[in-house]
Amino acid sequence: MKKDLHVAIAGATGAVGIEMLKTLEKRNFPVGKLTPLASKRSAGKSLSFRGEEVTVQELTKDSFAGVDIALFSAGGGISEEFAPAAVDAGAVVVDNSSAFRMDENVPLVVPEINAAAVSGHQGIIANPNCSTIVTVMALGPLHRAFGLKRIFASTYQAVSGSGAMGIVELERQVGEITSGKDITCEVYPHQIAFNVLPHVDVFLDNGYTKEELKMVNESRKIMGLPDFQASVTCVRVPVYRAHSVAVSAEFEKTVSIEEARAAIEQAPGIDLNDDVGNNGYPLPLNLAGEDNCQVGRIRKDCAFDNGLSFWVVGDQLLKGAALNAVQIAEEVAKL
Ligand code: 25A
Ligand code: L14
Repeated sequence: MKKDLHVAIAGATGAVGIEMLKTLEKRNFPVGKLTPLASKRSAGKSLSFRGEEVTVQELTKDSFAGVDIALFSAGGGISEEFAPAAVDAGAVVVDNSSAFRMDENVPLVVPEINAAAVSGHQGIIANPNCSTIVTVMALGPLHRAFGLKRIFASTYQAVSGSGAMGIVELERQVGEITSGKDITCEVYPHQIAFNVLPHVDVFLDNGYTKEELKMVNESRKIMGLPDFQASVTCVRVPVYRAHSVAVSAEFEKTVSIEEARAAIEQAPGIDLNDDVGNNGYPLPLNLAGEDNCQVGRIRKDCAFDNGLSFWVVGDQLLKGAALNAVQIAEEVAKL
């Protein structure tokens, strides 16, 4: 592993950026210098890193002189505008936005599944969509055991998936409701407090949303399965943190519950929590702040011949974003 790297974080003040700082610290990433970057609105704020205060600077195209690794999580438009400048300055970009994920020159990486893809990078490595990461953390080991064909799934996505402003919206609406005021909606088109919205990201011509298509296209690329099929409904739920996914998956080979459980138990980054006799299954409340994802409710699917149904949960700010990005940076530091 290389030492004393200069790491920049574009979007350091956001829900994901803050977790990136904490994750670099927690995993003892070899940071020699840290440069937090955000919009003009946040320039001058201070953030704490390893017990020291670091000052947020405004992100510009000149922000990357001497930077070795730049972690981006400030939205796709910002990545498109500034990631090329970071690459030109000699940095390797790990980008959490959707901007470059399907670009054939950009590896799309979940280190537990396809770490080797990192070595083919040409300056930018993409961090997959959060629901996709959580889902492939369970599908990857099951695919190795049984050969994956297709899935039907529904997601239950936390409001922090929309960044810091999603959390603000849920808290404000709960306050408005309990104090008898009119509800205001700024982030979502409808009330999210005490409600669920079958709508994450924008609608496309085929009736699916962009988020639902990311689950198909990104899973294919990460697992190297061009024929993989997925029909997914992505749903926003009034949970602060951690995305859950209900999956029915069809496989090539005959499945067994014992082998499925063993495959999950042996896989890194994912734990089995499947003890229905004691009401034991993964819950987003318990997974908030945890690095590992959890799988439960594993059962033989009664509608597929070789099928398994299960429930998988993961903290989308950590494994779904900041942790996965730092794990990719660790792979870069090994090159
Ligand atoms: O386009 P994508 O890929 O879909 O991603 C869109 C957004 O989704 C979040 C993340 O938002 C991302 O920007 N996201 C992505 N993946 C996620 C995941 N897995 C995910 N969220 C959860 N899970 P975010 O809120 O976490 O971070 C946004 C960061 O981007 C910085 N930023 C914005 N514009 C910028 C910019 N940086 C540089 N240049 C620009 N032009 C942003 O910094 C933040 O760090 P900031 O300084 O703009 O915001 C700091 C704080 O200010 C508050 N705030 C935000 N918007 C407003 C606001 N206050 C008032 N008015 C606003 N309009 C927030 O509290 C914010 O934290
Ligand atoms: O593509 O809103 O990475 O829960 C991450 C957060 C998409 C939306 C991405 C959410 C975004 C997702």
